Amino acid sequence: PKEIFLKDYKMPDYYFDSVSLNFSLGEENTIVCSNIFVYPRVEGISNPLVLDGKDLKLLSIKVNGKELKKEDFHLDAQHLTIVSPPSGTFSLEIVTEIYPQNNTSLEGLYKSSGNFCTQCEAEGFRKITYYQDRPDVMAKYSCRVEADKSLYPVLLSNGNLIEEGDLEGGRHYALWEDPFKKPCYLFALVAGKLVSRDDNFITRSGRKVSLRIWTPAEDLPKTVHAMYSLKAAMKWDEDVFGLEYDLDLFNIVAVPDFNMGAMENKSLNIFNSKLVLASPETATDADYAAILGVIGHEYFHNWTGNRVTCRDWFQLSLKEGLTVFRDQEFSSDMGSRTVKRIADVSRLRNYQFPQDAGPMAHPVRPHSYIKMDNFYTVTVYEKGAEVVRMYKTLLGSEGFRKGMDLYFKRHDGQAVTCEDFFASMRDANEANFQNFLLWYSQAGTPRVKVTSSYYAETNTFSLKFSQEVPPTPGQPVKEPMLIPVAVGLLDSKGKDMPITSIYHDGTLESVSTHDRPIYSTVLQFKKKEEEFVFSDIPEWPVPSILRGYSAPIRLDSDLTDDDLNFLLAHDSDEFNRWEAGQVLARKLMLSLVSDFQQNKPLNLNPKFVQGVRSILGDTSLDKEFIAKAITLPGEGEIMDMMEVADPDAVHAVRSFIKKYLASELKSEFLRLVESNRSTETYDFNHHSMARRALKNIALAYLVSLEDAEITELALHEYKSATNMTDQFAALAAIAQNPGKIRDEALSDFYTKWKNDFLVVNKWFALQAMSDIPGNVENVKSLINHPAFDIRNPNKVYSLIGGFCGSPVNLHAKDGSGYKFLGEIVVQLDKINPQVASRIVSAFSRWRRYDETRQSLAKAQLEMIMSANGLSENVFEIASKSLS
Ligand code: B3K
Ligand code: ZN
Repeated sequence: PKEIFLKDYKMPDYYFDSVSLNFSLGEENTIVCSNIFVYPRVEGISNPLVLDGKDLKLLSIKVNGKELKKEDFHLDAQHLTIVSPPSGTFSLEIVTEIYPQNNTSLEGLYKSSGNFCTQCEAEGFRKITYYQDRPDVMAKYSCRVEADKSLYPVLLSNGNLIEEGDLEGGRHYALWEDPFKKPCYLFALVAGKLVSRDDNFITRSGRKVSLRIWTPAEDLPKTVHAMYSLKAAMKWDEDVFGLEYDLDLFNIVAVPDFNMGAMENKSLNIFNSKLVLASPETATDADYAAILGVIGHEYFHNWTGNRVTCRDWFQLSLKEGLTVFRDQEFSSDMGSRTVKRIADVSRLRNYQFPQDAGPMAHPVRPHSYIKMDNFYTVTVYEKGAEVVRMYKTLLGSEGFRKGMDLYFKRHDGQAVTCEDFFASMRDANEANFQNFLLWYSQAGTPRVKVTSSYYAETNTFSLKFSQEVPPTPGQPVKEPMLIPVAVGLLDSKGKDMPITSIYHDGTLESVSTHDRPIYSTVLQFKKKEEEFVFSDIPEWPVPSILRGYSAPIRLDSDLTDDDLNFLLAHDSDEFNRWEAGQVLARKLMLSLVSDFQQNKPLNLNPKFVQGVRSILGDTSLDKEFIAKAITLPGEGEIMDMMEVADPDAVHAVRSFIKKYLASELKSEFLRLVESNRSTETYDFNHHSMARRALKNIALAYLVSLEDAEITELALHEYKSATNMTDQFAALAAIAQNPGKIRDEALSDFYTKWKNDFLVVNKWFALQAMSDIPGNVENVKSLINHPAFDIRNPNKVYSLIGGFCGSPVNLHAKDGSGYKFLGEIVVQLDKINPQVASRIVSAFSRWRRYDETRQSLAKAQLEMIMSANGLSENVFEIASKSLS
């Protein structure tokens, strides 16, 4: 397999001005005619024109209306090369035959539940027709779709519907035209038996936009929340970024077979059904929140991704990091900002940090790839979003908005790079962003150390920082980067002190005055070591550092447990209140892990129990915040901090703490369950979600007591639940403890929901993630369950992906988890390489474990590497993991 490098980027020799496509969809095959108007980038050249193509049967090729002779073109498995095209502009007409009904990769044109649909990003368009499949070739598209009318009554593509009509033989057609230039990865086509929920939105300039959400008829009632989310997103983008929708029609289609979450095709977003369909009875609060976020995300791409797109795939974070940042802000504004920030930071810590510290570590803008699909990662998305957030932290809301405005003014209609975004932010604000671009090119999570000192004689307080970016594959040595550190100082009563001036780098900078006090400031830390000295500080403060998690780093401070408890109780920055609790919990868990490994008895520090007790009883706190604050750091997060990851010890310790807290705080937890039951009908609003979150985590704690009375309680919650959030949480609680009651509840749930595939997927995931010893056998038998289908990505992610989410079973010492996973990857790879590649990533951190586990995992990776016909997708992950 060939590795592609950013440094080798070259502009194309030819551009495409317009493309007209004609699809004749059939049961046996599909015929695609494409008519392209080509022009050279530089006049007079006649270099070969190389088109990408995969799994296509070429039927004919014409240049300026004349069929090309055999010697005028080359054909290989990946390309069609026109040896010497005419100089100047010319037309290119290509006819290909494809077989969507056999396409199990779900890339290009394929069938899902009898309907046709497409997925072109990143390089799927080449499985539809020969084309320059790269994002810097932008053209205007028209698309004519023709199909059997009774089987495929609805025919959709991008842009506006220009014409439709009936044809002979029970067929019909529709002609679509998209007035905006776009790269081919944004092309989409859907044909099938679908109905739509219709609504409309009036933009702030008065344009009336028709909104349609398409699903099979039986699912239509479940699209209310998706429509609400879409309208909220349209309004929010106008209010916050001044960005309006630009066409008269916006379509969303929900399909059950989809490799990822959703796709932002121009005016025809295609979604995994999981991220569209919801009803109170079948979807949880987490599903509702995910739908809001992803509908927003895909809609926001219309400007950040579609109107301004990427020059090449290395720039992916230009659109993804920015759009994730936008959807995070949208969700924050629609719910609780603190709770959303906590959820996003936890995700970063649990998934991105490990990636950044492992063999697949790559910068936000990767330097190379074998298969681009492998780089739709938490680093490009989530760390990329943190990079965008740092611009806002450095520039403030207004400065950030000015930068965004300039970005659109300069680049609307273009395919650009991360430097272009950076330059817009810098130029709009005349900012000095020294070292900031390193965030795009250096992989690895920076480790920042901070020590504090107080000088009573001078009333000054000093924070001394040092930074270290760890080595990552291909990048042994790193430079210091610009790290924005938001800081506040708490006095002995827990109140923020005014920050008046800071001495730094030989100058005294005034921050605020007496009549306009400022209580939080952003330090720009950009050298290996730097000191910031705060003046007019009358007493030794407790510093609140990295407020709101102002940079994606690991922070080690010299704060004592007393300081952390103080911050937990008083910090005006709610994120840092939560963080203080997490730092305490991480320390505690690590020290208990070491006790466990030395066979010492486990004892929980009474101060920790007291801390949890006071949070539970603090009525001034938001209930969802409480739920987050009493959630212990994940097992992955703790293993990530160990020299040699020990899944058994970490699991034992986490379970011990849960059980200990449950027994000490039993009456508090019981009271929380009782006082937070759902009273009214289901509503997706922060207040009621927060009640459910708190009640359900209390129940989860209680069942760890394995007490008959509590099991009764959980069964009661399960039976009396009036929505899926409560019902599923109760089932999960019951399923924590093996036995007859568990088996009966699981089977009752399946019987209830067997006709709803999205709910059945939850049922698969719940069992797959179970930490019951030897669970691999149960998962193996579920593979043969009639509701499982290895060709459906959602089912694979629920069952196999779910299993990877249970460290004790995945890393079982007898190697049973690894062996199961290895065999599945080889089987999956033949069906769907993108999905197989996501699953094989579970092996990537095998070096973090003890020698026995290492050799067992390594053997599976080697077995995978030796499989016949291995895809480039799996090859890249498996080989990088081994190297
Ligand atoms: N842009 C798509 C991701 C496409 C993934 C291709 N393997 C979804 C999104 O981020 O909005
Ligand atoms: Zn996206």
